[in-house]
Amino acid sequence: SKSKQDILRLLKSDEYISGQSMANQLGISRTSVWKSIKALKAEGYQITSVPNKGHRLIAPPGYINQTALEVLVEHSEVFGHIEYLQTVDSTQNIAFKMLDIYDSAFVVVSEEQTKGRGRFNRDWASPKQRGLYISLVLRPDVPLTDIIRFNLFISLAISRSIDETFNLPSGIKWPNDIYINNKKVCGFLTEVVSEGNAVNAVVCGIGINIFKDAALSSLPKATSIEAEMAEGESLDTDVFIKTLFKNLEHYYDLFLKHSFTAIRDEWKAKSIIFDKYLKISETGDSYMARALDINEDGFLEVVDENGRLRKVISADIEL
Ligand code: BTX
Repeated sequence: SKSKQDILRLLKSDEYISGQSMANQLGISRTSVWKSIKALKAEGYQITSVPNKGHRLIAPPGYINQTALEVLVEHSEVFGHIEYLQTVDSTQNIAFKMLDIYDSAFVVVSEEQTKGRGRFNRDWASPKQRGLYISLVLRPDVPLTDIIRFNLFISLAISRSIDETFNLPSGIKWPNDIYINNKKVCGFLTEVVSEGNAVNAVVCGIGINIFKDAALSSLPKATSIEAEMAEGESLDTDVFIKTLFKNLEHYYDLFLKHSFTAIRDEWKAKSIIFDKYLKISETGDSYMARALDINEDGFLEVVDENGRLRKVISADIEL
């Protein structure tokens, strides 16, 4: 709720703050202050309350916080609504069902997915409260062919957010993954509702592994942010989601206004597929190749073992 969000903001200052002072500042009753503090504690916020001094936030919850996400969306210039859920089959499915309810952009987040999906209907492991599972619903007025370009902007937004928050060297594995130290920490999937060549809605599902989990250990090429961080470093999910939203909105805005040229150098610098031999699988075809460049339209230019130049639109790539 609104007062819960305001109280969280006040509790984040370094000083103790009394219930009465919060009530006065926010123009609400002490009872509702107390109720909000209780609710925040239930969400996992560690708040100390000392008589005659007041309350203070000691630590954020061990998982992404609902209230913090709601605050972000409330201040967002892009998203108008957030649907925060405990468990769903797939946030993509929920987002599609909600397309008729909201005209504007919105997000669907769930703490767990029982049938999280990747590309080509592959599974996306989504253990409870271990990762961020989010679907962004956007309504850009662009032709269908621009979706390849959309993915390039989004990948940069995610990768930069990981670097900025955790100081980790993440890289983009074209077309749909983010890697750290040769392991997949994030995958995203862009699905579209279109009429002819016009995009009606983009539903971009992003899965980011944040905490270590047994479900990830069983996937040979998967990792999490926690697993890649130095021992003893603290992992602040509030800072991460804030940075992520800032970058998603920034790069989405760039996508609407500019061609790929605007970010091409930056994107190439973060890409991990150049100067390597890759196994490329396109529908019904699989070959070894070396990536040379990415062109203005977002097509990958590769040279295969027979020296033939090829353009790849979308494929599976093995490093
Ligand atoms: P993808 O098809 O590139 O990746 C799926 C493959 O990656 C799987 O076949 C498996 O080998 C591996 N994998 C599965 N789970 C994980 C994981 N948690 N971490 C690393 N590797 C994994 C990429 O598809 C797109 C994934 C999008 C997921 C988001 S979550 C929110 C939204 N809702 C939903 O159902 N999907 C999206």
